[in-house]
This record gives sequence, structure tokens and C-alpha cells, in this order.
Amino acid sequence: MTGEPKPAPPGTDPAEAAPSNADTATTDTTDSDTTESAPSDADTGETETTDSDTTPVDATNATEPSDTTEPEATEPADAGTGEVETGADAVVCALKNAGVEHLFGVQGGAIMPVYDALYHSEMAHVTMAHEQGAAHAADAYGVVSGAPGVCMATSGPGATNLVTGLADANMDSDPVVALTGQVPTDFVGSDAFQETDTVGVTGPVTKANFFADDAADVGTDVGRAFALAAGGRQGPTLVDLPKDVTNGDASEDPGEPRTPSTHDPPKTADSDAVAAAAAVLAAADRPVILAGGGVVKADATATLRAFATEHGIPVVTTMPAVGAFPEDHDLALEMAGMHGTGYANMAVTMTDCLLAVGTRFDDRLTGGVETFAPDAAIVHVDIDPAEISKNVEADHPLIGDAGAVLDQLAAAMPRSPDAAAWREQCRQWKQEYPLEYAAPADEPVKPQYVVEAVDDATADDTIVTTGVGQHQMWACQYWTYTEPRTWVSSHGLGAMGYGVPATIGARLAAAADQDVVCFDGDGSFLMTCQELSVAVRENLDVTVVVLNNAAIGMVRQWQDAFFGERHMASEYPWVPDFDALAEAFGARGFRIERYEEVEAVLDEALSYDGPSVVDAHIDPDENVYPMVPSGGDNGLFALAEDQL
Ligand SMILES: Cc1ncc(C[n+]2csc(CCOP(=O)(O)OP(=O)(O)O)c2C)c(N)n1
Ligand SMILES: [Mg+2]
Repeated sequence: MTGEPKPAPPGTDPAEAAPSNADTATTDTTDSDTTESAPSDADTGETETTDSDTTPVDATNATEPSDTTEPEATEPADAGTGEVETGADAVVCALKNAGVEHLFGVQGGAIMPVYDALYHSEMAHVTMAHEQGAAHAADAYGVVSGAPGVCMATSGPGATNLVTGLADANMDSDPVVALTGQVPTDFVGSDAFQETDTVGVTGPVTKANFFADDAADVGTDVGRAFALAAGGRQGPTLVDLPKDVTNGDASEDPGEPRTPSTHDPPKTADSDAVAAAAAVLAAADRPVILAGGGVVKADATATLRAFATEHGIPVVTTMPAVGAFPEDHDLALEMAGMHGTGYANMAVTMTDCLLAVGTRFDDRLTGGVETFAPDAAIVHVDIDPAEISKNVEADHPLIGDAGAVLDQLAAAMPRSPDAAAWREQCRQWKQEYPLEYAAPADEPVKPQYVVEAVDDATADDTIVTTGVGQHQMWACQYWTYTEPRTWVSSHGLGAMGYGVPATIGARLAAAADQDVVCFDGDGSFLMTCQELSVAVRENLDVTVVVLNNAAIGMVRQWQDAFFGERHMASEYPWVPDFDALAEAFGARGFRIERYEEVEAVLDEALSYDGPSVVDAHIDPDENVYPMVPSGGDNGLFALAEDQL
């Protein structure tokens, strides 16, 4: 089974914030071949059991952790140095062989043998407050570092709490490995205490998942999960670890992570197809490059910049690709789609040749497919053939790694397109439709002003994480991104609550001298603010700016536009004092209510060497524009509500 996302048909979706564009990464042809489904019945108990199986965890109503008849575990072998005596040692050894440095998780009965095996390991385990936080932290760690982030959870509720984070990673092709404890194999199917069919539940939201049924092979399973998460089109993988398997005997070092031999993602595209695409692009009058998240995942941003500048082709990005091309560049048109810039949307609407690289043409990007780039020849570069013509018909499909195919195209270009007039047109659109907002001194602070102020106060390589909603869009629009892997958000799934745990994962993956700032919404913050306890415990230098409009503002915006201004369940009569809440967690708390306070408060919060939260009370009536209504025509973006 595969975890292939199925985007909602345009026009049918709820008030999600993210403009489309969850893109593909460097993709992978064999996702569907590599997924192994869980044995979901009790027959799986066929595998050889070990001593520890005879006293498994509480099959019925036992309290956690495990039952008291659990034999005392022997001192764990030092799997960190390659000594393997149990399945759990092999799991830890496989992680070490994969170069893992950080793990994010929550303990529990069924995963205890693995935690015990970690006891002597040099890998740093970060105990999160909630498993959703572990998955989001691992996801952001993977986005920032490029290598899979690892999350761990116990069986049952631990595993199900990971699901949102896995679905998020799956939509955005983010590399994540999840390790879940499971009841012993001979209890599987008996509705044992904390038993959930984790492989069944997570099948649709993972790139591949495995039920480990043999202690001798479990290390190899983990290595394979790691290699699959990292390789080809990246994505989340999961290994379900029954307790008898992790407690069982193993002796082999599983070696380096390896994908199955059948896994062979294409590197370069067919050379005739490349030549044909290059000829069309070179002959175009109005060429546009649409960079998707796959450009970032493939580490192809330098190649993209070189290609675009060499041939003078304007660049539009999807949301996951924000930062793939410097937004202060003359050729940069920034993000297209629902809340993209007017100039990006004009360019994708008027282009006669769209070179789309590593994107899955999500509906938040395209709007109505029939009005998307209607006059363009579409050249679609993607490593996953399943993405070709899935949403937008490709005239020139080029299947391969984003960087490698861009190199092929560069070599095959007969000349640069004759596009001086088109570049001038794009410049004019930039003048005509700038991102702008009014900030009268007698009105509450505008969120855009706060975003710009933080951008001004921090270095170019600062990493920005977000929740989901209006604040996410302002953070995307009003910050000037110039480097890849500095924009870390929940794109395709649009998962409120991503912000705080993602900030923790991003912080641990970032360079020591890089700042990490989270723009969160009050609603999103309330979903995962407990992870502040982790930031405090780990003494992480991060700043969370809550753009507090006392509302789940993006929903309120849609109610204003499409539901007759009926604010059903979207405004709060009261929200907590987030500055006081931060202090209660042991972080520093700040508050902004007036423009005069912005600079000094940000200065203090950003210079505090530890976690800080700025409760920024913003204009509750501010909305996000430009906006293309769901399923609409990108060329007809609205700049205000009366244009919708
Ligand atoms: C987990 C989850 N539940 C519900 C939604 C639907 N939703 C999209 S945006 C939004 C509002 C978010 O509110 P807040 O975090 O305060 O951000 P704001 O829009 O006010 O900036 C909601 C409820 C979602 N995206 N994710
Ligand atoms: Mg809000």
C-alpha cells in the first residue's frame, strides 16, 4: 500500500490556510513497491518467540508501564559501539549506523526495550510532551538537515498520536523515520492492552512501513526504513516493533542502511525528451520556472539559480519551495497560488512555457486546473512518475532528480529564450501588485509589521517555522527568504500545532549561530504549546511570536468572504495570557500591544539565550491578501474582500 496523498478536489475543501503546493521532493519511483502491510491478525504470532515473550506486557487492563512480572532487563549491551545482543540493540545499532544524532519521542510499555538499549548510546533523545510533537520535531529536523528525523512512540495511543505528524511529512515529502512499540507478536490480534494495528493505521500516510517480526532482522528493517525515507522522493517510513522482537536475541550489526535492491529511483531523464523540452523552453517568449519543494529536497537550489540567471527566466515558487530562489533577486516572483503574490500569479497565468520542477501541482497552487497556465507548454521534472499528469497535464515529462535534470537541460539549451520584454512585463507586475498593507498609528498593530520587524532584526539565514492560518501566510509573504531550508511549515496537510514542536526540531538541526523563530497563531499555539516545556528543559534558544488575533482567523476570514460574516466557532471571547503561560513553563514571556513596543520587545526576546514567547496582540480584523478563492483563476486574484 502506498501513502499517496489524495488532494481534495478544488472547491470542496474547508478553510485551510496553506496556498497549495505541497510539492514532491526528489522523488522515488517505487513507493508502492516498498510498502509492506502489517500482518493484522493473530497469525503473526507464528514467529519464534523468546523468553521475554512469556511475560509480555499486560494483555488486558494493566497500568503502565508494562506489568510488574516483566523480567528485569539485563544491562543493555552497548549498541552504540556495535555490540548487539537483542533486537533492541540491533535497532539502536542501525540508527547509529545511519548517522542519527537526535531522536524525539515519548516512552511507554511496548517501546521500553528500545529505550533501554539507548541507555548507553551517544545519540541524544529528546522527550517530547506529546507524540504529535515528536513527529513534527522529527519532520522539521528532516527539513532543515536534509536527513531523516527520527521519532519514537509506544504502541496504541503513542503510535496513533504520531499519525498527524506522519501525514504531514507524507504530504510534504519530508524525511522521517518513526519507530513504534507493539504488543508481543503472539498477542497481536487479541485486543491486547495498547494494541493498535499501527501498520494498518499508518499505511496510507507513510511512504513505506514494516512490521518487524524477527529479532534477527529488525536492525535491517530499521536501516531499510531509514534509507527509504532518505532516498528518491523522500517521505516518512515506520517500523513497528513488537516487544518480543526487541527483547529477542540478535547478534549481528545490521550494517549501513540499505534500500531494497528493487529500489532504483531514476537519476537522469531521457535525453531525447530533455532535448525536446529544452527546444520548447528556448523558443518561449514568456518562460517561467516553477520551483517546487523537490528542488530543495534535491539540494538543487544552486543549480536552479544558475539556470534561471544564465537564461534570464523569472522564477515562481510553490510554498514548500520558499527560499529555493532568493526573493530579493530581480527574477524572483515569489510564491504563486491562493495567497501568492499578484505578480507570481500573473506570470503563471500568462506564461507560454512553464518549467515546473519537483512539484505535485497541489490545488492551492493551481486554483482551477483549467485556468492554470492555460497557454503554456508544461515541462514537468519530477523523480516520481506518479506525479506526471496527475493534476496538470505534462507536455514534456522529464523523470529524474531535480538537480540532475536541470543539469541536463542546461547542457541541452540551444540558446536562451528571447524574453527581455517578458522580464520587463514581470517587473511591471511587481510594481503594480506589491505586497502591501496599511498601518495607521491609531489602529492595533498589524501582523505584517511584526513579521517585517523580526526579519529586520535577524540574519538572512534565520529559520522561520509556523503554525497554520493567517499568521502562516503573513510569515510567508512579508519575510524575505533568501536561503533554502529556512522556511519550515506545514504545507500540504496544513496542521495547526506544527509550530512549537517544529521549532524544537529545527533548532536541533540548525547551525549553532542560526536563529530560529516561530510565527504561531493563538489557535495553533494552543494545540501544542506544551512542547515549550521541552524547549525549556533542553535550554533551546528559540523565539515564538504568537500573532494573537483572539480567533482562528483564517476560518473567520472565510466566514467573512463566503459565509455571510457568520462567525460560528471562530472567535474566542477570551484567550490565555501567552506571556504568563510562557513564564509558567519556565520560558521568558513578552507582550506587544502597541507599535512603540515592537522594536524593544523583539530586541529583548531575540537576545534572550533560551526560549521566549512574544504575545503580539494584532489587529483582529486583518485579513490575508492577495487571495484566489479555492478552485478559482490565479489571474483573477483578489486584493480585498470586495473583489472576491
Ligand atoms: C489541526 C487543524 N484543525 C483545524 C484546522 C482548520 N484551520 C485552518 S486555519 C485555522 C485557524 C488557525 O487559527 P490560528 O492558529 O489562531 O491562526 P490565524 O489564522 O488566526 O492566524 C483553522 C482552524 C487546521 N488547519 N488544522
Ligand atoms: Mg489566531
